[in-house]
Amino acid sequence: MRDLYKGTLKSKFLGCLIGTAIGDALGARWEGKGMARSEDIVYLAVKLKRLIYTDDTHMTIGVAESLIESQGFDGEHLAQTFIKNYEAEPWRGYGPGPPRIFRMIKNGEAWYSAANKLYRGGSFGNGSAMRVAPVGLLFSRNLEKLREIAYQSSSITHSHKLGKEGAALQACAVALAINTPSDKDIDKEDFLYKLQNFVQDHLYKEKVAQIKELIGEQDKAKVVAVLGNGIEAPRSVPTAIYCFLRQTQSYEDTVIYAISLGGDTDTIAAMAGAISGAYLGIETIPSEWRAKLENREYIEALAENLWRLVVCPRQQ
Ligand code: R7I
Ligand code: MG
Ligand code: MG
Repeated sequence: MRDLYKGTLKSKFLGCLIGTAIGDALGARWEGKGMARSEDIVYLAVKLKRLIYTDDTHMTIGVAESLIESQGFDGEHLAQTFIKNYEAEPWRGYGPGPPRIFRMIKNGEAWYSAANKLYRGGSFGNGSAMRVAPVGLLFSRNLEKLREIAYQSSSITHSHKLGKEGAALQACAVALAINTPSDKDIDKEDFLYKLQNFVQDHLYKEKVAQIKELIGEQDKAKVVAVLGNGIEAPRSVPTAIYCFLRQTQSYEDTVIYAISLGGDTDTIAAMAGAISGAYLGIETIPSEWRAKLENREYIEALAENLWRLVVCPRQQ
């Protein structure tokens, strides 16, 4: 059945969300460790019976659910969706900030101001970039709207400008991947040129320039030293984009390479997997991996509903 829509927009939406979840679930088994050999990650992927995702996917699901139910962005609704999902499954490995913010909102703080109270001016962790893929899907045809909604969706938990900008950059990369047909090669220079023009903060501009210089680099330690593999948005979003651009023709290679860099592996593989899946489509994600993913059908249904919202907004 799947081949009927191979490479179509629907397949790309499915590829993006399933690509996020598989990158997250596989990467989670390596989180916090050092660099790894690709063979070891392949071996781990074969050995695992189930692919269990973490907060990255759990919050991506929340963003998708809220965008669908609200037929677009509604900050209060999204904040309440995050809280509801967190309370149902608090064991998903959330970063330290979001649960504290959820408590503040439950105690009456507004969704748009609670996050400012953390880390003196808001978090620049990668927690808002890791979950932003549905925003990239829904607003891929309007990058200014995409920026606005990425910022707003970030500001619920990550109001530091580097947190918001990281979310916008990741959403833009997903949008560019969606907008490139899967049978057309990605023009890496053009992809980076568009990201460079889109992103506003000078630190990210510098990082995007560094991605270009590092394409083809064999030394993983150098990649990590320059782009990072950390929990902060500026040290992980550009890295994820780099992982995609190194091997645009293979979802599997993209995710394995992302995990092999070590550090915040679930998040970097989730973000790289989102971009790769959005470009290549669901069929290119190994079927053995898809079969092991928990909640796969539910995540696919969300992707399909987001796709419907884009192609026939009034029928939702
Ligand atoms: O960003 P966040 O939701 O965490 C996401 C990570 C991903 O790797 C997930 O897979 C999960 O494991 O957690 O959580 P935050 O608490 O907002 O930010 C994460 C970390 O970034 C914080 O614990 C801080 O170490 C760091 N950080 C900051 N440090 C100093 N000053 C974020 N913002 C600041 C800051 O302003
Ligand atoms: Mg996680
Ligand atoms: Mg992580």
